[in-house]
Amino acid sequence: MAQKEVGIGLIGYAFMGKTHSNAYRQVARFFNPEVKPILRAICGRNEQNVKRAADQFGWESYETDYRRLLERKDIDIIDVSSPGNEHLPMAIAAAQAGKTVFCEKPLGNSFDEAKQMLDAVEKAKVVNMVCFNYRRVPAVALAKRMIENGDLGRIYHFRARYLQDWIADPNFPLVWRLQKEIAGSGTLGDIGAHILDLSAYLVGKLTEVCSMTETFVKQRPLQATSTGTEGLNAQASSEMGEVTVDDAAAFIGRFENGAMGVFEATRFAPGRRNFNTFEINGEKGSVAFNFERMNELEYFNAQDPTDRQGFRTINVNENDQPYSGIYWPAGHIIGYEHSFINTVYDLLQGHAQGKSPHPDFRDGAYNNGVLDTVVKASESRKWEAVPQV
Ligand code: SOE
Repeated sequence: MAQKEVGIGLIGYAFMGKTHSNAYRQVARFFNPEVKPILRAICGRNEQNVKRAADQFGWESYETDYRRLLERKDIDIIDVSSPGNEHLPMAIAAAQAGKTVFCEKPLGNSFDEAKQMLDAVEKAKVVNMVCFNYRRVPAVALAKRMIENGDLGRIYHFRARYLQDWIADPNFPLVWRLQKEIAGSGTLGDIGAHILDLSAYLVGKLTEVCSMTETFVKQRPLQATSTGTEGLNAQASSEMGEVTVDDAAAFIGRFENGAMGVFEATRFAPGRRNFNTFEINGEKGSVAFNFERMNELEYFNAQDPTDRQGFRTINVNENDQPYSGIYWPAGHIIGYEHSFINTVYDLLQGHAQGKSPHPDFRDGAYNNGVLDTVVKASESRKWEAVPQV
């Protein structure tokens, strides 16, 4: 039977537009999804830039108004990969148009926005998912399997540091990720959201947090015009502007199951390019992950004979490991882009089966609820309770 085709409409053509386009193009070449994604249209306001992206990334067409995507009968899935301040209107309109909605992280720029988006998809009864891609790095999925199997026993600690350095230069321009009215927050919502989602995936939900945030560089040169191809680079103009978001955040939290959580996120750690790391300690052992060595999982088994205990490095590309055996033989490692291909595979399966894959918009709303609570605690300098979702 011919594979059913599903049309994709992607909003956004910059860094995430590039990673998502690649994932839609590649997914059916490695997985066998129940539905075949067709790259119908990519959307962006700047016609010159979005036309170039359509040509370069392999889209059948392009649009400069996202509402056109919602009207098109040949589009079934809307992918919201725009800056954070546009997630709310776009995701709600897509849900109301009856489309499956796939939204980049964080879901909203606030808990209130995220709750509105959750209400919209539940009311419209559409499949929904948030692109926290690191859950689908094979080494992370293996850690999840081990914890679920009880291999670590009772979990005592989740400890995560997500360190970058792309704005440590004070002359780096004031890009949209540094503007509260667009991004909602800075490091906290951009990469703090990732380690928070990993903690929810691997350990569980937080009940309360205590925190601090800091903005080290208060003024930066405004960004010169953007082509959308800069990724995390940008050209500076001669005019200065106010930085209105956090440069770094640190918080601690108590999990529902009694485990302790310690989180740090910064873009001011020279030498750490995308140092997304966690360590989990349990009664039977520990696991540790570092995205910059994404094919490996460090494992300590406290039940090993005492004369040979120690952290061992597991190469996570054996055929019986999560998402492994899909791409290449054992030992032939994979990259950042494969976490998006794995994510898009689960999105397509969810769309085909009418079941929202995790993390769904409820998971995304929980994430936004904690992010808002971290900001609240940094201002009150007190422990603050995380809202229930
Ligand atoms: C910038 O911090 C960024 O591109 C994030 O926005 C992504 O979510 C992360 O995966 C890589 O770094």
